[in-house]
Amino acid sequence: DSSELADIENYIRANEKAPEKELFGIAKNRNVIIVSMESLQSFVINNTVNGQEITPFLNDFIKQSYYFDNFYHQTGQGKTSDAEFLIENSLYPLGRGAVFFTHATNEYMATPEILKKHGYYSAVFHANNKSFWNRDIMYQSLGYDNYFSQEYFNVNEENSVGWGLKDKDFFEQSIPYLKTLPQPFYAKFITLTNHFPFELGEEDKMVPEYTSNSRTLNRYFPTVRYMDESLKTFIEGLKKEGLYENSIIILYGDHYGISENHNKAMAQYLGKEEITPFDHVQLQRVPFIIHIPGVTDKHPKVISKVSGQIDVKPTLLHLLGIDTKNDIHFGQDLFSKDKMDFAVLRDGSFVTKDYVFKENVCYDKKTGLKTDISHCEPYMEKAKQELDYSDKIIYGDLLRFYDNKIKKIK
Ligand code: GP9
Ligand code: MN
Repeated sequence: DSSELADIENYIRANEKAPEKELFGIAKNRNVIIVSMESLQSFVINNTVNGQEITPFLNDFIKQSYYFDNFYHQTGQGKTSDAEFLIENSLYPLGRGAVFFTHATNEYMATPEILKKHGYYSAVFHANNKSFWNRDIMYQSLGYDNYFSQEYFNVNEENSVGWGLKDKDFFEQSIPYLKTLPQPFYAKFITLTNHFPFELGEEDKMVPEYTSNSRTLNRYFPTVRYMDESLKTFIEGLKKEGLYENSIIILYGDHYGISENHNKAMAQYLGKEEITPFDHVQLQRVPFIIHIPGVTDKHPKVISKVSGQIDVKPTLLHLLGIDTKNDIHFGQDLFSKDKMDFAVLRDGSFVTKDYVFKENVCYDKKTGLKTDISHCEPYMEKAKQELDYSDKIIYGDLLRFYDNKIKKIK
């Protein structure tokens, strides 16, 4: 009931960090272009396969952006859709099932809905069947104005591979639609080509496959490279169409691509003897990039604060100059001086500045070795509390008791 929400709100207010003054509103009224990069993990960034760069475009783009290199995905079984849920609500997805399916008609206060109050138009672009992950229903609850799903795209045998339309064609066909949107807009793009089982035509392979006992890991590198190239084409397209300068561009990896079934091959690639539970948690890092033309190109930064997808909503809103004092969210503004080094994964593992906790074992981050549990204890309660509170909001549909307009609980 609503008294549960009062407890949760107290917790959230106590955790809130003041935004950094210099960045608050730095992207005010700009278009927001946000890209979900399928299965992209951080270990490929600034890395090579057979001596060739895997993500040359992103490596270069990062040098003109804010890049977060200790940013974790926090998704569960809902995969891409869980990442979308985290990014736009700053709530955790569920421990079982996909919240896009199980709680699609809940009351939410997602970024598209908030931005609408500030004059934004919002749309999603994704070349898959509109009901996949129940998106057609969920996007209404998140406040989207339009969903450019598969039926808006020209998909044929030549321009498809694996799950469907190839990323390059997807971006190329999206830009004419993007041009028609009322501005400022909030537009989300969801890529597809770098999806398990990482199929790609020979003509699109710009780096060779890796050689190991895992065909999955071997094939991952060429499809990552292909997605990287498609992002380059997209940014060039935005520039050509005059949609670049007045935008803020955000890129995030949605979740891991290489599961622990491929640990042996992964250890070989990383030059390690084995992938320990500690390494496994570290492999849950995904790239997070904020690019603000005229700002981040002048003063790029690599930010190593421990963070996660949960932190994106308050961060973005503050960059747009929108205050979040009355918003229910579990993340913290990544630019706030007091932002805690903290990320809870959906399985209850967590990461702090100095420690990693997984399955009741505490690891020292510098060495990766087991350390006394007492080092992790101060955070164990907080990690549980966050997931519990977030679950309570979703299972109880508690945001229907929260009236953002009158700033108090009904
Ligand atoms: C499907 C795409 C991939 O539309 O988002 O989904 P995933 O399997 O990664 O959740
Ligand atoms: Mn995905």
